[in-house]
Amino acid sequence: MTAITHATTPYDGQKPGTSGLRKKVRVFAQQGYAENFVQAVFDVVERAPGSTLVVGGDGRYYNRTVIQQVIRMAAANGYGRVLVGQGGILSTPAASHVIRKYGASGGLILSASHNPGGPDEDFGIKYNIANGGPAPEAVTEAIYARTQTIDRWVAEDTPDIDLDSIGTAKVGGLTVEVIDSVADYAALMETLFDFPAIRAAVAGGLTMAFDAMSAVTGPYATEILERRLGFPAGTVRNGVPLEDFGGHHPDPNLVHAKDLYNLMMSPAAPDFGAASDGDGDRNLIIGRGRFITPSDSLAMLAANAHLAPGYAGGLKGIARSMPTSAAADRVAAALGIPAFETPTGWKFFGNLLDAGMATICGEESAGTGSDHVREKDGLWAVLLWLNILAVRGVSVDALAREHWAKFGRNYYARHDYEALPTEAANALIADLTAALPTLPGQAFGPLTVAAADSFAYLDPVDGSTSANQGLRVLFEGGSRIVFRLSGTGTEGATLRVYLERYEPADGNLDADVGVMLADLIAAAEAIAGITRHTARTAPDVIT
Ligand code: VG1
Ligand code: CO
Repeated sequence: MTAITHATTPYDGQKPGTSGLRKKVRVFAQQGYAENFVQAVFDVVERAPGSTLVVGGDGRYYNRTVIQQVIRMAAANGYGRVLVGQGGILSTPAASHVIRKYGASGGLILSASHNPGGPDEDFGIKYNIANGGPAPEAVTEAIYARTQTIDRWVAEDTPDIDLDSIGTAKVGGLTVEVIDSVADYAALMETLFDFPAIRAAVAGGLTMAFDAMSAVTGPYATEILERRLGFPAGTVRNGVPLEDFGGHHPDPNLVHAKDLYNLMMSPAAPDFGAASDGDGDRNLIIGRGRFITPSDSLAMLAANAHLAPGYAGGLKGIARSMPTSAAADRVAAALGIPAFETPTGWKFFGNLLDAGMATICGEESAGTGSDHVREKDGLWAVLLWLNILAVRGVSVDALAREHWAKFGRNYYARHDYEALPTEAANALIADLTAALPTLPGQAFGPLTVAAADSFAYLDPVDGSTSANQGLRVLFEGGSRIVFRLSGTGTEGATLRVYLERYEPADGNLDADVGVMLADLIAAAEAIAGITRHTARTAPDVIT
């Protein structure tokens, strides 16, 4: 076997976004496109000769093709061992765990997460570093810089290996181990949560529905929920990963997980409903008759985490992304622990977790996780909810009401305007950025602007800074609007408008979210001129 050097020229636009490089499959399928990016990663990341690389993905179309190529390239680039999930499957949190557990120098996670899959849809590649977390900005910048000068990639000239049988193969000097995709992850969950208590609750009648959305969590949820915790067969719906996710968006929100939502609001609702996304790092939580916003879920989990064995010693701190509601901050204050506010994207939590400054982290986009891995983790959140419900013996609705009665309620919604012309979206952001200094003191209906800025983050661990992380308009009384452009889309631009209104514990805690946010929605239009810039009169998705 020989390593072959393939001459290549750079492709434009291989800049990783919020979570890796995401493009249409047809873009990735161009001659040398994926190879250029992977070679750029191998050229710049920290790794000793003979290091271990973890590879796996969410099972979407093109996953197997890229995995085979990564293996050939890893062999020619001096890796000693590749660990690959059986069938090419590793959820994002499972990959994070495998990297950590086996001391890998890093991993390639092949996923476009909640984006749709199939020959005409999306694919993605993300590099995670030795701590199991997404590469920090310094590393993604270096990878991007390398993609702009790349002139060759190297690969062993070998046939595909068998990804479906567990076992070991040799590719040149490289050892390839096909590992069980689920076993290590399921074992980790057993160390964190009170499985006997959940099993007892299930035996006592606790019911649930889990929608795997034909994506990667199917095998994980079936093993953990049905086999280990005793929920009946059929609890996991859409549990077989499909290359095109059955033609749906594997995005666990109220639009794309509508079937689950409808079930949970119907008389036939089980006690607990949950869903996860394409790569298994997001979670949707719905109790019978009660949707829990991801921001509230973070706060409620943090307030009750001590009921799970893995967190019985308490939390060191709570971190949330800037657009995530401040509900978790109130819990942190009550617990007497620090609260951190980071830019959007899990990579910003890595340093806080590594430094032991935060234990639980979350994002409004249905991402929640802890220091057990360095990614957000959909099933982890589901299991923590189950653990809490099992120990406390209350419904989701009762737990939410009790939480709000103690901490107050942060009414919250996110409005997404998708596939906008990039120039229009950029113009909106540019105009609003220019107007920020003029906003304080201005009134929009009953709301008066207290402050407005462009969010910048100073990492308290390594001192790095990240500017332009979203535009914030803060109102007197604690309400807030945040505007930012998505960094994960593959078509035009997506504008996200995050709306938050705080209602104190003695206030109106059970009102309609749309009604409570109506003044903020009007203010967002007046402040940013969304219709003027985009010709849209309503968002595409409200979550
Ligand atoms: C979105 C979310 C962000 C999340 C990211 C990756 O990014 O807003 O909170 O971390 O997706 O999630 P953006 O830039 O489109 O707003 V996933 O599940 O795609 O790995
Ligand atoms: Co995801």
